[in-house]
Parts: sequence; structure tokens; C-alpha cells
Amino acid sequence: MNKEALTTNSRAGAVDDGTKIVPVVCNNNCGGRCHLRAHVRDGVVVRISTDVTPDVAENPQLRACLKGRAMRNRLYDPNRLKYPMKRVGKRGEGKFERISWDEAVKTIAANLRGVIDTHGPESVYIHYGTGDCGAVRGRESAQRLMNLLGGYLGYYNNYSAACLEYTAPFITGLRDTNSYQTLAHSKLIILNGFNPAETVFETNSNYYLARAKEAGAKIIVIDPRLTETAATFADEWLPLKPTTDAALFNAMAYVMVEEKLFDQSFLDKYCIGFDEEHMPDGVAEGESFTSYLLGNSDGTPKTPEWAAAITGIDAGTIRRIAREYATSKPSQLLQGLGPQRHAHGEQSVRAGIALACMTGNVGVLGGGWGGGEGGTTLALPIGSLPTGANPVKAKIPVFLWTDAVVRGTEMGEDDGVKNGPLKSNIKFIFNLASNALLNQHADINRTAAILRDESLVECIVVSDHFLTPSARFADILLPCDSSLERSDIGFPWSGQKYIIFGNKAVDAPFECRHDYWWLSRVAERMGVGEKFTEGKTEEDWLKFLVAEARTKDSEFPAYDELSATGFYRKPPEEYVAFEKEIREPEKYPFQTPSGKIEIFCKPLHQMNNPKIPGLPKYIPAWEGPQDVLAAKYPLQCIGPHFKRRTHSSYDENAWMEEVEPQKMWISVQDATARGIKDGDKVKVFNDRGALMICARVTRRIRPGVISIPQGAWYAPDKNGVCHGGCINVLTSQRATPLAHGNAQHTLLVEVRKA
Ligand SMILES: Nc1nc2c(c(=O)[nH]1)N[C@H]1C(S)=C(S)[C@@H](COP(=O)(O)OP(=O)(O)OC[C@H]3O[C@@H](n4cnc5c(=O)[nH]c(N)nc54)[C@H](O)[C@@H]3O)O[C@H]1N2
Ligand SMILES: Nc1nc2c(c(=O)[nH]1)N[C@H]1C(S)=C(S)[C@@H](COP(=O)(O)OP(=O)(O)OC[C@H]3O[C@@H](n4cnc5c(=O)[nH]c(N)nc54)[C@H](O)[C@@H]3O)O[C@H]1N2
Ligand code: SF4
Ligand SMILES: [Mo]
Repeated sequence: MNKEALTTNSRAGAVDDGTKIVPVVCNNNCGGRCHLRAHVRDGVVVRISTDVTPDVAENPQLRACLKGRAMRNRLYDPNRLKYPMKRVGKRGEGKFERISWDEAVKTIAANLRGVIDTHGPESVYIHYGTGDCGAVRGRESAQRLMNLLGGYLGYYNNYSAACLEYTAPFITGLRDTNSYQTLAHSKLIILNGFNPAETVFETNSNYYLARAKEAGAKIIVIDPRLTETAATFADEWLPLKPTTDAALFNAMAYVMVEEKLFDQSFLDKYCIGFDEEHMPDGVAEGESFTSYLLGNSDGTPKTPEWAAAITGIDAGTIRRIAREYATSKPSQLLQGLGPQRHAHGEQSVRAGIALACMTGNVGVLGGGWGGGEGGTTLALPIGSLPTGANPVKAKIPVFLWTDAVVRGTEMGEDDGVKNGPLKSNIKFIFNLASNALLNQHADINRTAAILRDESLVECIVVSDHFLTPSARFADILLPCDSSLERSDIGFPWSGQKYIIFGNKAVDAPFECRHDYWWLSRVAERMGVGEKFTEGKTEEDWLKFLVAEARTKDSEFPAYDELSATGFYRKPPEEYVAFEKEIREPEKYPFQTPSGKIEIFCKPLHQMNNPKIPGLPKYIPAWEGPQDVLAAKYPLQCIGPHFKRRTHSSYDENAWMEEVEPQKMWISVQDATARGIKDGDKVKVFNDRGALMICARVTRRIRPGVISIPQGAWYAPDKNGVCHGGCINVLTSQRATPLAHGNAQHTLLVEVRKA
């Protein structure tokens, strides 16, 4: 390691008091990936600073937000887990007793062996979890172990983007969008449920938005809330009702058809399904998008007046926005992940793509559609811990894992099971760096009841830094080291061309150990130790990954150099998704059955399910504004991602509580109608559960909608009412029709002054 680089304080005016500055990485799942510098004195991190390399317009610093800078407080929190523990009370009660690592390893190995012998490897489930986004982490380590022991039940999808990831390939062949660097070329930017000023998508997504604004782009934000992104950047805010984006987009498309504002030649050349002349073979007449928009197929023209009644955006505004979008070229329609984390989230994705096609905004610089996470092809050629192949081919959609606990063997294709049927229900769970065992999963009361029943899952192993609401359900609870206590590599979400290297800055306290460490010991006990480690420690694997990357990229730095500088960067690129498909369609057809963008999608049409139509139609949501349940529970409740947390991580961090406390947003009208004043304690409830929270009465949210930031820790009283403000006591387990994804933003509630 280059000691000099590590000990040189490049910040001007720093005092030489023996403090070492060590490049480290912030590796939680916020979408960004930032360069941190741990200031270490006498083996203790005394301060965390961030990137001090020159801040160049074309290559901006990778500066950390307040969460990364507050990481020290996570390290030295007195509540941090210190020793391995086993459950002594009932499952979920949160009573544990300290055990040795030897006993922990022995117990895990014995339980794993028992479950595999009795129920087969398919009964072992390694849950989704994003607390650690490094290159060598618990999830892949557990997968590697299980692949040596006969495999495990896999999953597909994630909690973030199930509808987008599952649906986009049907329409455009693959999920891809432009890089943020292209925003500066847009005349108009529509941000639809996209809020990078609070929910980071990439360290500098905000910066590129600011540059676009400076370059003269008009910015329209469509969001039920006046987010910080809207407050900072928007020329106009359209506060639509949640779940109704597809209706808004359909009406904008209608205006373009009515006023002939669409790009006929683009549609003819690159798309199918727009009009009756361009339909796939074997589909009845009247199924084209124009027929649907004009009401030829169902008697309802999708006029702005039709959409106004659904979305709450007035018809005149919809007409004006449609004209603006169609005539300001190039224009980007950036859809965040919020609009697709809804009932029928598939349709909001598809309706957005259709608009981009109608205006010829696909494959052009400054145009585009999507969540700005594109350009995966740009990513640097470095991998993560190799897991080997899973001998078990069956997979479930991740959101339905609780169903796989209760009725796995009865689940079929209708539940999204691939390569089924399942041979067993889930009997063993590894929950590593995850609070999605409870807190982040939907319908907490249902989930908790399932987990409490010891006749269902027989053993739950959790590894974390804290006794989180999920960790309380562990049978074996393990204290993990943190990313500042080990070396690791971090990757940005979007295909930005950099990686961050994090050095081990200090020793892990007490008996905290990396997941790879104890999994190697479990492997050893189960007779596959050598195959599991191949003689390598975590750091040896990092060296292996860097050496591999160097064979693919001649400029990729050597391990010691990476460790000294803390990152490897190539200048950001203006990446345009589908550029080659548009430039040379003969040579590079879209990867769909027709080779074109499928506005009408025959494979979906043939599923013969009215909830999965061939077209990007608006379908009213269950628990949406048009549901009869609204008579009982009249408020739509959304759970946006929060500036001061990464999901549930940092909820425990008092410094971040100071930044912004957990509060429910409610409109002045809805608050007044219920006698609620700003700062009042309120009860929010529906048939699934109830929570207590402090109200913020504000004009920044549309009437009829409340918002409770997702990720607060579940803290039930003896009646099961959550006093932590965790929205997932209210959310539903009902999955979206095509992707079987989580619709965790779709729920109806009522609010009462406490
Ligand atoms: N600070 C911070 N940053 C994060 C995260 C975090 O927890 N904290 N999480 C990261 C992760 S893993 C993810 S997946 C992303 C999540 O990023 P997003 O999914 O984009 O975040 P959300 O807050 O769920 O939704 C974005 C916006 O959509 C709005 N919205 C809700 N429903 C609707 C609707 O029906 N229509 C429209 N138009 N808008 C709607 C919400 O009010 C919100 O402002 O963020 C990443 N970045
Ligand atoms: N209602 C609602 N629910 C949602 C969402 C929503 O929008 N609304 N969003 C969903 C989305 S997009 C996502 S991605 C999920 C995220 O859900 P999770 O993936 O569960 O993410 P976190 O809540 O951050 O929990 C990560 C845990 O890992 C722990 N941890 C951190 N570092 C390490 C480490 O190095 N080792 C170990 N062993 N543990 C570590 C942290 O302390 C924390 O408890 O939540 C989903 N849940
Ligand atoms: S939480 Fe995200 S934005 Fe903040 S420092 Fe960490 S990686 Fe960067
Ligand atoms: Mo996510």
C-alpha cells in the first residue's frame, strides 16, 4: 500500500497531529457511490471528509452526502451488535443470549444440514438485502456456499424496479436509458416521480440536472408532492394523484393524435402497434394504440377531460403539456422508480415509452426516456465474488417470498414461479445486510405472523450492525464488521465509469466479523471449506477481482494504487440508449420478436389477461382513487425514499434525525377537515395495521394524498400499533399482475388526530 498517499492530508491547512487519512467507501444502497476519507487517530475514526480532488465541470467530484459523512456515528453507536447471539425467547420477541463464534458456526451448519437432508436444498432461501453493496459481501458468499451444497431457492426482480425491469424488455428488448450527462442537450425535461435532490440515483445526478437548467432546459415535475427536486429545479409542478400516470400519458398521446403532433415516420420505421396499418400479424382489428386512444375499441376517447377526472390535473394543462412535449425537441421524460412501485406499475412504464416513441425521442442525444440508470455497457469491467452456478433452477419473484414460506409447493406460473413447481416451502433463511425480512417488506403484521410460526421457517440467520426489526426475528444473530473495518470496492448504480475503493481504516470492534469470514467456517464444517475459499481471504478475492479487471482494461490500476487513491475514474460519457438501433435499424434491430419497439406487444396480448393488455392502457389501481374502498379509507398514502436515510439504514443515527425528523405530510385541506394542526400526533390506519406519527401540515402535497417516508423502524406497542412511523404496517402484499412486483406505494388509509 502506498503509505505516503494514505498519510498525506491533501486538504490545505490541515494540522499534522498524527491523523492518518484513509480512502474509504460508502457502500449502502442509495444509488450514489461516493469517495469518503476516514481521519484516523489512535485506531479511531475521528472524522469523515470527502473527495478533495479538483472539482472539474466535466468530471465533478464524487462528494458524499450527510449520510456518508455521518457514518462514524454508526461505527461507534453503543447499540451496535457486538457478539454472536442465539435466540432464547419466542421468535420475534428480541431476547438473545451471547454465544461464541464456534457455537454460532456449529449451530448454523447443523441446522443447514438438517434442513437440506429433510427438505432438500430448494428449501434454503438467501433473501434480498442491500445494506452492503460491496464486491465481496454476505449474499454472494452465502450463494457460493449453497452452490457447493446442492443449491438454493433463487429469486428474480428486486424491491426497487420490478415493474420496470420486467416490463421494459417486452417493449424495447432491454432496459436501458441515457446517462445524465446527456441532460444538458434537452430543451424540455419532464421528471415523472423522479426526485434526485432527495433520493440519490447517482452521486452527481443532481448536478447534471442543474447544468441542464443552466443550459436553458425547461423542467416539469409530475409528483403528488412538491419534492425538493421540484422546489429546486421545476418551472412547473403537476401534482397528480398517485397510480394515475398512465392516464395522464394516454391523454397526452390523445392530444398528439388529435392535433397530428406525432412523428409518423419514426413510428412507421421503428415501432409496431401505433396505428392499424402497423400491427403484428394475427391480431384482430381495432387493437392499435390510436384505436384505444380515440375510443374506437372501448367507446371512451382518452381526452384530457377523461384524464382530468382521473389524475386531478386539469384538462387545459394536459393539452398544453402535450403540445410542449411534442414540439420541444429533444426532450427527456425521466421516470423515477416511484411511479412503477404501484399497482399496475407495468402500465406507467409502458405509457411513458409510448410517448417517447410518438415524439421520436428515442436514440437521440437530449431525448430519451427512463430512470437515468442507463449505459450498463459503460460500467468498468470489474466483477464481484464468483458464486458458481446454482444447481437449483427454480426461482420466485422476490416480493412473493412470504408466500413461498406458507405455500411454496402450491405456487405456480400464475405466481410468477419460474422452472417450478417448488419442491419445498422455504425452511431456512439467510438474511444478511437486509431489513427486508420485516421492516422493508410489505404488510408487516402478516409477515411477522408468518415468521413467528416456527413450524414454517425452521431457522433464520441474520447478520447486521444493529438489532433491527428484522434482526429481532433471528434464531442466530451475527455482528458484522462495517465497510470502514474491511477493504472493499463500490460501484455506482448507473453506468458511470468509476469505482470506489474502500480501505480498511480501523479494526472491527468486539467480535464483529465479515459474513465471508463466518461463512467460510460454516463451509469448513460442512466439508466444502477448501472449495469455498480456494485458499483466499476477503482481501485476496478483491485482489483477484482487480487482477481480472486488469486483463480486460489495460489502464485499470494495480491493487496498491487503487488502495492509495481510493478510486479509478474515466471521464463521464454522454451515453444515448438505443442510439445504434435508431442509426442502423437493419443491422441492429430492437431485441423484440418484431425487431421494433412494441407499443402493442403481442406476447403480452396473448396472455389473455385484462390486467396485462397488449397496449399501454391506463388500468385503475386497486386501492387507488377509483377503488370503492376509498369510501372507508379516503386518503392515498405514498412512502417516498427519504433524504436522511438509505431505506432503514441511518434511522438509528441521531445526527440524521436532526437533519429531518420522520413526519407525515398532509395537505392543509385534509388536516383542517380532521382538526389536525402542524406538529400534532396522528394515527394512520387501514385494515392491515396502524401507526402513530407527527403531522406536517403543508401545501407541498396534493389534497387526498399523504406521505410517510419509507424506512422508519417498526416499533410496535402491545396492541401492534407502530410508534416508529414504519409505513409497511399499512402496505399490501398484493403483487403487480405481470412482474409480480411490489406495489408498496399503493394503499388507502384514514388519519385521525391521536
Ligand atoms: N436518500 C436516499 N436515496 C436513495 C434511497 C434512499 O432510501 N434514500 N434509495 C435508493 C433506492 S434502493 C431506490 S430504489 C431509489 C428509489 O428512488 P425512487 O423510486 O425514484 O424513489 P421514491 O421516493 O419511491 O419515488 C420517487 C417519487 O415518486 C413520487 N411518486 C409516488 N407515487 C407516484 C405516482 O403514482 N406518480 C408519480 N408521478 N410520482 C409518484 C414520490 O412522491 C417520490 O417523490 O432511490 C435510491 N436513492
Ligand atoms: N413501503 C416501502 N417499502 C420499501 C420501499 C418503498 O419504496 N416503500 N422501497 C424498497 C426498496 S426500493 C428497497 S431497495 C428495499 C431496501 O431494503 P433493505 O435492502 O433491507 O435495505 P436497508 O433497510 O437499508 O437495510 C439494510 C440493512 O443492512 C445493514 N448493513 C449495513 N451494512 C452492512 C454490512 O456491511 N453487513 C451486514 N451484514 N449488514 C449491513 C443495515 O444496518 C440495515 O439493517 O426496501 C424496499 N421497501
Ligand atoms: S449515502 Fe449515497 S450519496 Fe450519501 S455518501 Fe453514501 S453513497 Fe454517497
Ligand atoms: Mo431500491
